[in-house]
Amino acid sequence: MSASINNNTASTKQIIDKKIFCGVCESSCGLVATVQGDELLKLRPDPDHPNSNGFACSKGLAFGAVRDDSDRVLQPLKKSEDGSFVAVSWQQALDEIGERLNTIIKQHGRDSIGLYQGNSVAWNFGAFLNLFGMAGALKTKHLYSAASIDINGYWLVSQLLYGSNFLNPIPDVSRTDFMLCIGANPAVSHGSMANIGRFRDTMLGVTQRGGRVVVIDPRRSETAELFEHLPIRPNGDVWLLAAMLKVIFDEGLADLEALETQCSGSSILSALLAPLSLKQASEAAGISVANIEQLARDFAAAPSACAYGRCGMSIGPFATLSKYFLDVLNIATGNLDREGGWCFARPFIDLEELMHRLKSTGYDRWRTRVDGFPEVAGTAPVVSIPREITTPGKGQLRAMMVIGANPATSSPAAGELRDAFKQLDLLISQDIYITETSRLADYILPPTTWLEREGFPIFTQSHSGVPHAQWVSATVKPRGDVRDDAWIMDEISKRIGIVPADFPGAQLLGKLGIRPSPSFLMDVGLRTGPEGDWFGLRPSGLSRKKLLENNGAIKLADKLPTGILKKRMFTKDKKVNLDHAVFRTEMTRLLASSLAQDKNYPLSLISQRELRSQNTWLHNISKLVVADRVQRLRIHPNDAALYGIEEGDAVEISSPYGQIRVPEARISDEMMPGCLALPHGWGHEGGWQRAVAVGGAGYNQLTTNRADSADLPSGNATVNGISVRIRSLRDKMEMAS
Ligand SMILES: Nc1nc2c(c(=O)[nH]1)N[C@H]1C(S)=C(S)[C@@H](COP(=O)(O)OP(=O)(O)OC[C@H]3O[C@@H](n4cnc5c(=O)[nH]c(N)nc54)[C@H](O)[C@@H]3O)O[C@H]1N2
Ligand SMILES: Nc1nc2c(c(=O)[nH]1)N[C@H]1C(S)=C(S)[C@@H](COP(=O)(O)OP(=O)(O)OC[C@H]3O[C@@H](n4cnc5c(=O)[nH]c(N)nc54)[C@H](O)[C@@H]3O)O[C@H]1N2
Ligand code: SF4
Ligand SMILES: [Mo]
Repeated sequence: MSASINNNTASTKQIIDKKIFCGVCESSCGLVATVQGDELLKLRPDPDHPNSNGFACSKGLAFGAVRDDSDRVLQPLKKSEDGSFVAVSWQQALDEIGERLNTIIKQHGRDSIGLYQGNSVAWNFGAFLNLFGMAGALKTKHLYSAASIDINGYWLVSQLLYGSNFLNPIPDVSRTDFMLCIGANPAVSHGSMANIGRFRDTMLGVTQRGGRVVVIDPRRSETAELFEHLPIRPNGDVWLLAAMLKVIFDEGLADLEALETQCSGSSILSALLAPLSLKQASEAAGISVANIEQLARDFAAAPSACAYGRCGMSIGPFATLSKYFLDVLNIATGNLDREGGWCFARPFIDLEELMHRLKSTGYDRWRTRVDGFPEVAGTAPVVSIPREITTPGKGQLRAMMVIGANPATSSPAAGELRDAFKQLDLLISQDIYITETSRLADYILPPTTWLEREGFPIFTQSHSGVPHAQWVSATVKPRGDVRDDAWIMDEISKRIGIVPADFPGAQLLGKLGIRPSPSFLMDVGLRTGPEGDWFGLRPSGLSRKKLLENNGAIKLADKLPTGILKKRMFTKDKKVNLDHAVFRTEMTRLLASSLAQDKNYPLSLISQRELRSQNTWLHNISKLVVADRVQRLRIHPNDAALYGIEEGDAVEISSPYGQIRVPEARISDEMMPGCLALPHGWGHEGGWQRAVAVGGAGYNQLTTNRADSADLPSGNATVNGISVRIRSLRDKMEMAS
């Protein structure tokens, strides 16, 4: 390896600078780890990383403190009769789990076993492959993913339009003339479904070049503050996007040639848009007709433009239709697959192709047992879990393995989910902490962190603004007696007689004692893919070994490729397929939906992300939870006056489904009147002591998992735009109770 090495004195261990990438969020920023023996001395941004280009945030840089956290679980834990956890050996934990799973399988079948994939699995290729592999081998329909509180609408739209759940175009921010940013806050989140290095700076580059960025958000977010901001009513995006398209078609601004050459089924658009009234859309979005018209004209007239949207438009009741219209806006203005537009990335391992070959992608190939939701990418939605646990019958959910997730806090109707988890015959959690979820488990199996395992950015490499390749070995040795997530799943699989893999012949190979490892499988995928070395036939190509030996990421191109649409499409006609019944049904549902706000719950609550959290975790790290940090509810001055809230008040928030107490109100005109914002992922319990001490309340005690509240085609939960009411707890000392 070509790591730069400082030879200290002969008696001390060498200090090595190892170039790695951060495994906390989708940015996958390049880092330089200074390591001496087994000690991590420092993490700093990698100035030479092709994509992140010297950027890293406080979470990534502080990650050494997660590895060294004294609250980290370092040995397998087993729940004892009195509810406390006792440390057990891996052998004991795995054997007992195997035995209990075998008993459940014998009595109720393999389809009574469930798996839950959390956010952290997305940066853990071994866990990702083994988890989907286990579900495939078990032939269980109980595969749940945090993606169904986040992004299911994206997977669905990509499957129908482009032929693969995982083929998602990204905004070509570094070359665009006009970026429409809808319900995303990259200045804080650093981006999602778009791995744009230095996202905030790259957006600033658009205006510095003389272009425009317009941010659509009910809150003047950290991103909106930097650009033009158009406030929107929560869940108004679908109306805004549909109305913009109507203006574009009505005024003859659509790029009909692009629609003709790139798409099939475009006649659906006139059918969808004809019954839409701009006036109704304007009311629903809270944006004037004149502003909608101007925005549509400006977007269509820009030499290049990209409309990019994320959580603000994907965790509401019309998430699928919103995402459909977002893509159609890009397509109908001729911006798909062109410079500065909506582009397909260049992954170094063509996961989309591999998944397609393995038939792992799809939509509505089966329906869920209780609620009848269509599957999305082979998964069932999280909203249904409590009903799947409590509804008797064949396929009733009896045991669950939760991997890298904290659904007892992150999922809708979190309280109900906790109660349902308690009714399982067996709950296993793979987590680095005793969290609100893992504390409910019968066994907690502690995994390595990303600093302690081999890795490549399996998920984000498909969305990188600057195509590059990176594969790193473990930076430091695992602490305590922790094991790789993938190893844990494989060991459990062995004990129930399966190979955690879903490719043809995998189970047969298992019978012969052959269990190909995730790194072997991915290396084969890399070497036989477009960037591969074809086992020596193309010496300039890549392999795992070559990447592991390279200290740092390898740039594959300066910019995103364009003009590759036909090559990328997985649809039969190699065109974007626009016409699907589901979009017609959704449009009818939208037009019939009520815009009226419930008088008892007159305010609308949205979620907020914070720089120093990653969903429900990282609240145990002192560097990240600095002295005065508490969970704060944002409220507009008019609403504060109306509801008697003063700056710093503790506030009670009630929804039809629950009630929470938030420690502090912050009054700010950053909020749209009538709308409140609250960071989600707070209100901890369990063994992460600092996280518990920091207080706060669980946003998802206010949300519902009712099937009819979800985005119906995708089953994605609605956790944004929640109807609530509030009251001040000032002088009542009620927070103390
Ligand atoms: N620091 C930090 N970074 C993170 C995370 C984190 O917790 N903390 N989480 C990671 C994860 S898992 C994800 S998925 C990404 C998410 O990445 P983003 O989607 O960029 O992040 P959010 O902060 O959820 O941004 C959503 C924005 O939508 C706005 N919004 C809310 N409701 C509506 C609405 O109805 N319409 C519109 N137009 N806007 C609305 C919110 O005010 C907010 O500014 O972030 C990732 N990065
Ligand atoms: N109200 C509301 N709810 C939301 C959202 C919202 O905006 N508002 N956002 C939604 C979104 S976008 C998402 S992605 C989901 C996230 O939902 P989850 O995935 O359930 O939440 P996280 O907090 O990301 O949980 C990650 C867990 O993995 C553990 N962990 C960290 N590293 C590792 C590892 O290497 N291996 C293992 N096994 N465990 C590890 C952490 O300790 C933590 O407990 O939440 C969703 N829920
Ligand atoms: S932005 Fe995300 S990937 Fe980059 S350093 Fe921060 S947490 Fe890590
Ligand atoms: Mo997410």
